[in-house]
Amino acid sequence: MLTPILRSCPYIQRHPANPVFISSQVPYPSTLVFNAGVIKRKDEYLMVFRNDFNHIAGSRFEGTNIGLARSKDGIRWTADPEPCFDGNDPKIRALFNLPDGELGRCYDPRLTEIDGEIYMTFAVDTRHGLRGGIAKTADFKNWEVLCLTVPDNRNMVLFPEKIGGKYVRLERPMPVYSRDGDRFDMWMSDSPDMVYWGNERLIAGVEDFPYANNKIGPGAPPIKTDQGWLVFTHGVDIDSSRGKNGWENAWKKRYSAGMLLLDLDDPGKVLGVYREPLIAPEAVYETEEGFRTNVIFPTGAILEDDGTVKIYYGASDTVIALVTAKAEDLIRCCLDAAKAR
Ligand code: M1P
Repeated sequence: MLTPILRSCPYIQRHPANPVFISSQVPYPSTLVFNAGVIKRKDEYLMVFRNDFNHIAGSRFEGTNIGLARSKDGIRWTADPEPCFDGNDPKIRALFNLPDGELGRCYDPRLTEIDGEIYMTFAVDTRHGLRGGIAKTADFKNWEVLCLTVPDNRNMVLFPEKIGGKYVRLERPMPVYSRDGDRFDMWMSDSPDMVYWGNERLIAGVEDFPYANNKIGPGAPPIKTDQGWLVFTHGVDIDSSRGKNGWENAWKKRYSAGMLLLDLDDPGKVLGVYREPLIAPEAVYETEEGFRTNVIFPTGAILEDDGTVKIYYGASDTVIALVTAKAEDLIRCCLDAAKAR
């Protein structure tokens, strides 16, 4: 049975400047900006964001690319003059080494810095299915594509350091053949070199998140705390009684942010799953306005020196918003939930 109304965790605070990034801040064609990866390097915050443009209500988008924005405080952002990664750009297209006509759009980027190197994970539409990509860059101009998964997989996030000598990622494969409809869970795999991936393990299933009945997947790259890896997720429930929400004729899904805590040395070990939503759609820019209402899609998290976590999320697939919380409160929520079971 679904909970009709979901509430956010009492420890999060929506930022008063929300939404912190909107399409009018983008100096090239832009209609919707959402699902942004964020890192902090020295004193600069860097954000790669999904940019959908030239939308005509009721029809398809004409294009999607990935933009770059910078900020000194993580709140006020300035976009670079051009997109930084565009699957339609022949220079980017050539990096994939795919047959003509195979590569579609690239979108939903996440960012992780590992040993001083910047990695972007992203979704790739191809003629033969949806694939997860990993690219590396030093300057957001020159890129190297390191890995492209088999279909269907997306929402990959990288841990910010090697664990046990391996790179580690969380991901959300989308099996349809052997499951009851689209019911997608969160998995983990590792790699010696960021190219070859294996040791796949199931980390959490939809059934572990009582407010979800459809998908659970990685949101932001994990943040390291002294008590474990804090992972922010998306959790989706479908309610067929929902009708038109947003610009589409029918949109019956609701995306909430969730969280869980993984063991520092063995991130395949779950220490606690918070059983309530971390961020549920409540604010007007989450429930009333935009392309697809009731979508909270966390994709970036920064742990500040004072223990505050900034969590960035796409709201209604239309704007980028920010909540803050104290890491210690979030960790306690995860551990208390584990004790209560
Ligand atoms: O519209 C909600 C989301 O739908 C897709 O997400 P998923 O990976 O759960 O299927 C993506 O298009 C995502 O960008 C979007 O926010």
